[in-house]
Amino acid sequence: SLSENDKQMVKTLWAKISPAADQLGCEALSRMFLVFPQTKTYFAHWPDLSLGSDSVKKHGKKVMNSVGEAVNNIDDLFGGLSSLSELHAFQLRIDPTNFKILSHNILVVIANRFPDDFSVEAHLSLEKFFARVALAMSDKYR
Ligand code: ZNH
Repeated sequence: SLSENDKQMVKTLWAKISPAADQLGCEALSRMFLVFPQTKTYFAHWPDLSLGSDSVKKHGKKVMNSVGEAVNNIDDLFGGLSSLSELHAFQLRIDPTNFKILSHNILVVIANRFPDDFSVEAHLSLEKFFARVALAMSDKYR
């Protein structure tokens, strides 16, 4: 699980990048759709899944809002994400392997946009954080 140092790293990095969260979310989703096209099947009802479309922007913002919430709830990620986990398990029926895929894309985008802040230590803590987020998002699938 996350050490105090990991939590501090994540909070510090998030404070730095959160002003760009909407943009990061949009880019992460766009990359996910392009690099892992099987993820698009869940969004077939959107009018436009292309890079930077309105739907992608809107959804990227929502997703990053909940990542920000997760950072705020970093001491209780499972509690903080339980209703979202339930939504994805029972309403949206998202295969939980996809949580790792989206997390990976968010990580890539952060590394790309904030290379100076993406030290090895920050990478490690963020990797652990997103692994926990993916696990918490998968918690209600039973
Ligand atoms: Zn998800 C939705 C978050 C992942 C798919 N999402 C959603 C929302 C949110 C989220 C916040 C909104 C809700 C409401 O509205 O209420 N997600 C999230 C997060 C994550 C996720 C945080 C991780 C990290 N998802 C995901 C994935 C997928 C998804 C991976 C697939 C692939 N989601 C989804 C869908 C939806 C959502 C489909 C619906 C959309 C619309 O609306 O259309």
